[in-house]
Amino acid sequence: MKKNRPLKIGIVCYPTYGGSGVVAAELGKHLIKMGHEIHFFSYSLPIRLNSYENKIFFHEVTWIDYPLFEQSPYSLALSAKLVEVSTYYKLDLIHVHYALPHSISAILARDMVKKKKLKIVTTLHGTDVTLVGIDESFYPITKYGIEQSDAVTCVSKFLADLTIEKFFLRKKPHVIPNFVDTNEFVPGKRRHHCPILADSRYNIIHISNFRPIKRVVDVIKAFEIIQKDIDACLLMVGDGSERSQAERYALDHNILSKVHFLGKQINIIELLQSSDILLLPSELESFGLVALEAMSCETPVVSTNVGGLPEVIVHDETGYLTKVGDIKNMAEYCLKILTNPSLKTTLGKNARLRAQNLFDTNKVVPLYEQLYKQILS
Ligand code: GMT
Repeated sequence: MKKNRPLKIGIVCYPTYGGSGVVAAELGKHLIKMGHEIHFFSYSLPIRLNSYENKIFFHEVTWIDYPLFEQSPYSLALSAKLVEVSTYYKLDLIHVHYALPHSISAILARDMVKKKKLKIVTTLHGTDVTLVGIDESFYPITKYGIEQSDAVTCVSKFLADLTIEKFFLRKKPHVIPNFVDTNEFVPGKRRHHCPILADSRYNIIHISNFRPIKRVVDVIKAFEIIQKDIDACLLMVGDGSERSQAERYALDHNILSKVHFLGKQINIIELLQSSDILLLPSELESFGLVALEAMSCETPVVSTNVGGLPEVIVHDETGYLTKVGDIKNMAEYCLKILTNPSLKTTLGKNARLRAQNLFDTNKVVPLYEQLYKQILS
C-alpha cells in the first residue's frame, strides 16, 4: 500500500442520540478533512451528520418487508449493504462502532466478498461489553466479533481491561479515547434559551439518553437539595425511558417549575456554555463523552467515580467525583462550585486545558488513521 494514499473507509454506527453515534460521525467528518473518503452505514442518518460534505456518503440500510420477518433482519441487511458498497466503491476497511451486531455483520460481509483485504476495525463503546455483550444471550457472538476483527479499540483503559478480563482475550485492544473539537466546543457567553434562565442565577445541566444507567432521578434529587440554598435552575436535555419518572419526582417535590425538560437537542454547545455545572451521576460510563464536551466549554463536571470517568474528569482539578448514588455529596460539590466563583473558573480552565491536551480531535483522530494504515500494510 502506498504510504499516504487516501483511504476508502466504511463507518457503521447507531444513528440515534448516543455517544457512539456522535463519535462515529465526528470521526468521519474529521477523516475527510485528512483526505479520506467516508461511507456511513446505518438505518437512518447519524446524529451530527447534519450537513452535506464532499466525500461523505451515507448508505441507508433497508430491507424488504415480509410477513415472515416478525423480527427485524437488520444485521443481515447491513451485511448485504456492506458487501454491495464495499464492492462498488472498493472500500479498504470497515470501522464499526458498537460491537453488536455491527462487527458480526461486517465479518459476514468480509467473508462474502472473499477479499480478506477488506479489514475490520471494531470500536467498543461501553454497554456492548459491560451489559449486552456479557449477557449469555450475546456473549459468544460478541466474543467472536471481537476476536475476528482485524483490530479492536476501546474508548478507555477501563473498558480495555474489562474486555480482556470478560472475554479472555489474548490480544490487547488498543485504547483510543473519545475526542472533542476544542475549536467548536469553546467557552461562551450565557444565552437565555428558556425564560427561567433569564431569572435564575445559576444553571445546572444534565445531558443523556435517560436510560436507567444514567440515574436521572439522582440529578433531580441532588438539584432538590441545591435549590434550597441557592437560586438555580436545572436543564434536563435528552429523552428516554427514565424521563417520566424524573418529571414525576420533580412534580411531587414541587420543583418542576425550576426543572426544564428540553427533550433531545442537536446543538448542545450553547446549552453547555450557558451552564455552570454538568451533573452526570451515572451508574457506569466507559468514557462519558458529554463530560468531555462540557469540559471543553470550561464547564466543570460533577460525576461518579466509576468506569472510565476518572480517566476524563480529575477529581478536585476539573470537577468532582462521588460514589454512585451519593446525592448529598453531589449536591455539596455543586454548591461548593456555585458559591465560589474563583473555584468555578479554575476548575473550568483546568477542564478545558485537559480536553485540549489529551482529547482534542486533532490529537486523537490521527491515532485511528495510524491504526488503519497499520492493519492495511
Ligand atoms: O454503551 C452504550 O450505552 C452506548 C454508547 C452510546 O452509543 O451512547 O455509550 C457509550 O459510548 C459512549 C461513546 O464512546 C461513551 O461516552 C459512554 O460512556 C458509553 N456509555 C456507557 O458506558 C454506559
